[in-house]
Amino acid sequence: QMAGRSIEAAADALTLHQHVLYHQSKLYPGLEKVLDAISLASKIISGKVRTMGLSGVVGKTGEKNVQGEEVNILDELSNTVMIKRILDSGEVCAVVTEEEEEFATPSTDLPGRRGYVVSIDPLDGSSNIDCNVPIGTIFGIFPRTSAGDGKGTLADCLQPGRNLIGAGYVIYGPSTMMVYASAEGTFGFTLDPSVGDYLLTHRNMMIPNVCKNFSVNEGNTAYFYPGDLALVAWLKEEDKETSRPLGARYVGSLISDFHRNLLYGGLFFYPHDKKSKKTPNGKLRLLYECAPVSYIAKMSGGKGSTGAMDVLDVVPTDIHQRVPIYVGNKDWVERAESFVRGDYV
Ligand code: AHM
Ligand code: MG
Repeated sequence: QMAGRSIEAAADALTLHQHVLYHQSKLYPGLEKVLDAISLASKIISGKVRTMGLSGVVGKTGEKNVQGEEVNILDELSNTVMIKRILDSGEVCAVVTEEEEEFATPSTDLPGRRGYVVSIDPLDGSSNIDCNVPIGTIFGIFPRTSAGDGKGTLADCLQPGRNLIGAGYVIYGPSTMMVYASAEGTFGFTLDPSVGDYLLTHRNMMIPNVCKNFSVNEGNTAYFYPGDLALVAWLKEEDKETSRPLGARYVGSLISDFHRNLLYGGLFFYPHDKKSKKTPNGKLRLLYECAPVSYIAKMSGGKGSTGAMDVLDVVPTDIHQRVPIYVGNKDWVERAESFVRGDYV
C-alpha cells in the first residue's frame, strides 16, 4: 500500500522545474534554467553528502577561504559544482559565493540572455560537515541591473534583498529538500531518490502563528549587548499570555534552524556582539545567508530584521558584508527589535 501511494505521489506531484515554469517564467524568461542548474548541482552535492564517509570527501583541503576559515573538501566541491552549473545555464551574468573573494562571471562565447545574478552559500554549516549533522545550500536570485547580455558588474551584485525575485535553500537532512520562495509563496520539494527529482510535497508554506522555539548561540551571551541579553532572558521567562518560555533549539546550521522554525514557528537570531572586532556586524552574510532567508520568511508570513531595519532594505556595499539578523515569526521579530532598541516590551 505504501509503495502504491508513493507511485501515485510520483505520478502527480509537480516538479520544481514545472513549478517555476508555470509561475515565473512568463515574467522572468529562462528563470527555470537557473533553478534547473541549482537543482542539478544540489543533487550532485546531496549524493556526496550521503556517502561522504565512504568516498573520502570528509576533511579539510588545507586552504583558507575569503573569511579566513578552513575549507572542507565538501565545501570546495559544492562551490565548484554550483558555480559551474549556474554559469553554464546561460541565464546568469554573475555569481556571488561565500567561498570566493570576487564574484564569478560566465564566458560569453555561448549564446545566452544572462539576465540574472545569483548569490549562493554552496554548503552552509561547514562546522557540521564532519559530524553528520544536516547542512544546506542557500541561494538568492536577482534580476541583472546592467544592460546587455555580457558579464555582470559589481553593481549587479550589490542589490538589496528587496530586489530578489526568488530565493531558496536545500537541506541535506534525513531527506533532501528544496524550499523555494517567490512572489507566489513558499513551496517545498522533496528529492525522491527513485525518481531523481524534486517533487512538490509542501504547498504554500506559512510560519505557524505560534512561535515555539528560539534559536541562538547562547554560548555567546558573555559578549552580547544589553538588548540581546535582555531578549534572551525574556524569552525564557514564564508568561502564559505570550506562551513563554519558548523552547530552545540550536543546531548551528542556519538552514536546519531556519527550516525547523519555518515549520514549527520560531525566532532565530545571530546578533552582533562584542566578541570580535573583525566582525562587528555579527557572523552571517547578507547576500547569500541573511537576505535569502529573510525573503523566504517574508513570503511565508514572517520577517527578517537586523534589529534596526528590515534585512531586505539593506543595500550592500561589499559582496561579503555581514549583518545582525533576527528572523522568523513576524510579531516575535518585532519584539526582538524593541529589545535591540532598548524599549523593552
Ligand atoms: P558557515 O557559512 O561558515 O558555515 O557559517 C555559518 C553558520 C550558520 O549555518 C550558523 O547559523 C552559524 O554559522 C553558527 O555559528 P556559531 O557556531 O557561531 O553559532
Ligand atoms: Mg555559510
